[in-house]
Amino acid sequence: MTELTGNATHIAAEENKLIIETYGAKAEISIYGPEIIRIRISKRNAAPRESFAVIREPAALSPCHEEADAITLETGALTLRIDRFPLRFSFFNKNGQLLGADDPRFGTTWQGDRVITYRKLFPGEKFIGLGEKTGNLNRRGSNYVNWNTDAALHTPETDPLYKTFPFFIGIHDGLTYGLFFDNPHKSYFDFGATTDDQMSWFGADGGEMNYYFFGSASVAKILEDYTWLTGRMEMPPLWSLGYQQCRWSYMSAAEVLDVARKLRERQIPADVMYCDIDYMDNYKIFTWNKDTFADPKAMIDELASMGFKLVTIVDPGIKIEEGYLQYDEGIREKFFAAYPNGEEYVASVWPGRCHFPDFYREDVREWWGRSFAALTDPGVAGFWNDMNEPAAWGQNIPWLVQFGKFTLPEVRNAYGLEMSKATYLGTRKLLGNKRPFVLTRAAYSGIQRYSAVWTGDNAATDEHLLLGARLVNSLGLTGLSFIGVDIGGFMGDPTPGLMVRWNSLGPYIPMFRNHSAIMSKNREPWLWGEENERIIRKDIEQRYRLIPYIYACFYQSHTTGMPLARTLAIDHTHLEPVYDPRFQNQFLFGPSLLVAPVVSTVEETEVYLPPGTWYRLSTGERFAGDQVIMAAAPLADLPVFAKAGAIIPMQRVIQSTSFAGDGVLELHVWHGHEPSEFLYYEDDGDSYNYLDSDYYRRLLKFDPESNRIILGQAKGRFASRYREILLLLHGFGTHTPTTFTVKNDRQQILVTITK
Ligand code: MIG
Repeated sequence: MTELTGNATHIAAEENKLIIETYGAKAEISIYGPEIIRIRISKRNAAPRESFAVIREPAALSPCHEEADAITLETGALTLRIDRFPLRFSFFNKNGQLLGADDPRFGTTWQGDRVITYRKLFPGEKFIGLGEKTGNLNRRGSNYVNWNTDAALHTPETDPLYKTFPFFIGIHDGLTYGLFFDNPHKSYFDFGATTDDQMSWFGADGGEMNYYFFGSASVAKILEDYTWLTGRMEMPPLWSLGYQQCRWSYMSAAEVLDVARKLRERQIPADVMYCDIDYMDNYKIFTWNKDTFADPKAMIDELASMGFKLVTIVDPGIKIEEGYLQYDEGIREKFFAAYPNGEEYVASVWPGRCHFPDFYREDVREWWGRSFAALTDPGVAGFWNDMNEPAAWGQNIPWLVQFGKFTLPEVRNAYGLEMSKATYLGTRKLLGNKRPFVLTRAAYSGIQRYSAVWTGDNAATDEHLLLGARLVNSLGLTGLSFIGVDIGGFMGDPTPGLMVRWNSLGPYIPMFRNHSAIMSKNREPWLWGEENERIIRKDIEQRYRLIPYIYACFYQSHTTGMPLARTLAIDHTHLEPVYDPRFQNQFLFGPSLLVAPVVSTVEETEVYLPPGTWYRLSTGERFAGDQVIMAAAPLADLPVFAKAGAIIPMQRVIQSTSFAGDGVLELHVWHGHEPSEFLYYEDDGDSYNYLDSDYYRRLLKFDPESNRIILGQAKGRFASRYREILLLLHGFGTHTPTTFTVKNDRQQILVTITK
């Protein structure tokens, strides 16, 4: 039977909430900010649930205005109209324009424990978001399920994948709004796929109708508000922005060292080596194989002497084996997920029969965190969390297994988040003041506070290359910035062309990692022929040249939630070509570089240039925007464009971020007719001292009218690692690029460009 939310029979303000009672349900309205309103509707009198995602408390309730059949609530930026007969919600901006509303017929409903809200669908309304979802940028006409899954062998159509982000942005009539459905149960979103375009709907198998409505007028501000609510990333360790070389698996310390040495010999810049599951003794987490990795510290020291950091994998499954420390401790302390009768739950994964830590408990998270000493003692710097959907051979874990105060169906989608949280907090403690690098496959909203993510087991095809770009861009719409895809495709063997092409996208993927599956052919950059190795090296060098820019962009993610890889829908929300399947994979990398991913089988491509002026990065050629151009796209030159006015800090090639460069910061300025600016940011790259003003930050500006470049006074205590700033001017006149060198002191510097 379907129960509809009926009439509001009783309305009262209680502290900072507006409480509305209907027959059989109760709604609570609270205000988190002028543009953030929370609606919580539960059957009967359910106690509020703690959120895995939200880290803020509500503000004071806004003034309410009562009419005969409705109440309105004004936040200053939004008006919430609450119709009483029956209870329905409508959100307006301050110009009185309707942003979003319940479907007037149905609103919020229950069917048993299932809770669903039916919403008004506007003509031409577009939807973006939901994070790691296949399909088009514009999700109109599609529907999705959130149920974290070990989606090995997924295709560009598979749903669900590994992660859950029940947050989307609606776009219609030149307006924008966001909606975050904070409910970790299995959830559903339908953007007019099955409703004859009459309505959209979202809901879950259980729990509450519990959503936050964001009413800002731009996607960027909605992301800022959403990441205010759910948290933002810390600054990543600088080394993690370098090139990362992974493989399932490098089978011994000798092999790890051999690959690292070859990277140096061949002058292919790199910062990170990985150990996948085979470094362990029989896949026992927090152990090392005594034969093949006999002296982990010696290996890690030798890697360090070559400028490498090591990342090792950890899975949740703890092997059932007496005498194995984590097994014994976990049993003794009852740290594992269990059936209602207290028996530990058992399932098989790589180690064989395993128990699974109950990461929903703080004592379990602390124990897990402490266990990393086995890895941090010899010097491991990064921690790769895999299989945390959680995966078990056979996939769906019985519903009666208990995690914390919950059963599996209630919280499965948050397991990866809670594991990553335990990993991050634990390793952060063990590493003292050093930043741990944490990487996870499964996630829920809020994961950006603890971990980078990658998109799991993709395949070595051109379709997956394009899908990867869309997944990264879509994840960027849910508060994440540090995102990787397996370059080359995890499953199967790429052609040399695909390997080269995918690697050329690598500099513009926030986490640049080459990874491949056991049984596939090795992927290291020198295995593709001499000419291809040269191209791959050139592209990895480009990554290292861009690191000052990338680092400063991560500072923006840290302070505002703006992702590094940005779908064009962020800056150009209301332009139709942005959603055209031909152009939907394009994105801005930081504020200034437009990247057009291209498959490996073509040598030219159509590119949509948004309004403004653009310069091809490789040639300096200038293009008027607001048009589609045909761009040459040979394997050695992915189409990348700098925006007019761009100020892009770069450096000369170094082989590792831990090596001192030549002390010269290049500032590339691309001429434009509008004033432009870029916030330059630098810090020590590996401690938390930046939280206490130990950074070097200055606003860089270009003013075309006075033809001046202004380097604002430096703020913060940190001394820049660059002695000198070299200005490189592009598109300023005939002699391009023109160069100037200035000393990098902390004072404001004005450079007037004379022709
Ligand atoms: O069942 O650790 O997505 O990156 O190499 C496969 C082995 C387990 C899945 C991960 C992949 C990793 C692999 N893991």
